[in-house]
Amino acid sequence: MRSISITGATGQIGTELTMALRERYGDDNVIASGLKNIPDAVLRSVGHFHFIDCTQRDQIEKVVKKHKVDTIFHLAALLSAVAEDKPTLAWEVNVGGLYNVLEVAREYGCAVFTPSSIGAFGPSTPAEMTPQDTIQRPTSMYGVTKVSGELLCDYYHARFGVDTRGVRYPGIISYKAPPGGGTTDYAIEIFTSALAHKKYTCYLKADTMLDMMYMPDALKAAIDLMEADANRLSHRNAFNVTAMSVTPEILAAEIRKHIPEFEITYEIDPVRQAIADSWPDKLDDTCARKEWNWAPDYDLNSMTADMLRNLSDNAGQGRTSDACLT
Ligand code: NAD
Ligand code: AKB
Repeated sequence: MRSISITGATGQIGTELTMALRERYGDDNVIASGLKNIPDAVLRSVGHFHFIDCTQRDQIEKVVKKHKVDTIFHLAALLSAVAEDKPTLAWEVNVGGLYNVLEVAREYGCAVFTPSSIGAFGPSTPAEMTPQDTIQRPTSMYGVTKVSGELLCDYYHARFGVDTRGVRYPGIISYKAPPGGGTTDYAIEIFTSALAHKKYTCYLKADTMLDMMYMPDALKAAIDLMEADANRLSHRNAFNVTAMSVTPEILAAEIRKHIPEFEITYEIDPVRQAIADSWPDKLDDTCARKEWNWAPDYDLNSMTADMLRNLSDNAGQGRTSDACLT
């Protein structure tokens, strides 16, 4: 990876992945892009930044040509709750945008990293130790776009030899940039609310079990997979990866170890609850462990302590998500 372009670089994952890649490959070699918001000052100050709407192929191509890009981290997308609210736009961005990226990658010989999600599974998928290769009949628009994306990436690799790679991320927990409108966002809101108000009203039921991962592990997964020896990869585009499985009540109990007076109450959002109920409880990530040595560094205990420490220092506070500006 000598010249890297990132779409969706001002989102929750993109903000941090841009900085991690710049640290590793050099500020000038990592070209960030966002849709239409003013990017974070740090993103703008240390490297190139362009506005790219991924539904416009020429905007992707212009940046790839100008900077002789050899690798694209394609993060631009609508997350599950937003996608359910705007299904047409979700298809255009999540599938149409990815198609444009893959077409440019095919023409200019770029490698492509695209995240899929636990959202690519559905109610007929085995929920416990969900296998790498299994039934995928998601019932959300987000899930439909994610399965389509996995298949498109497989196709571009098999048919055109594009070096496509990706993981199925679980809910990502972080403190620097806000989440973009997903079903798992509660697992971030719970921390900010616990610190600010010592209470949180959760929109998912107390016993809703979902896979989660702390941001440093999500960044490590993306970079390690893109650096992995291609000869070892028999799966490419949708590796199951996970770090912990939690429910709101388990997370609340962990936070209570640090903030004993913390209280959680529940007001269920039927849309997000239905999406969460259709997703697995716990992924089996054996393939990622075998094929590119995946292993998370953070568990529930260490993630919670680190989140609370960093949020107490006020990091990342005061920003609003840019995900709905589309
Ligand atoms: P996010 O919503 O925070 O960021 C996505 C970015 O895409 C936003 O900055 C938004 O402005 C941008 N965008 C929307 N439409 C666009 C368009 N037409 N052209 C260009 N940019 C556009 O999302 P994220 O959490 O950073 O997710 C990044 C990727 O990881 C997505 O593919 C998402 O599905 C996947 N993922 C995320 C999580 C998670 O918990 N954060 C979990 C699983 C998978
Ligand atoms: C969402 O909830 O939409 C995302 C995801 C798990 O894909 N966080």
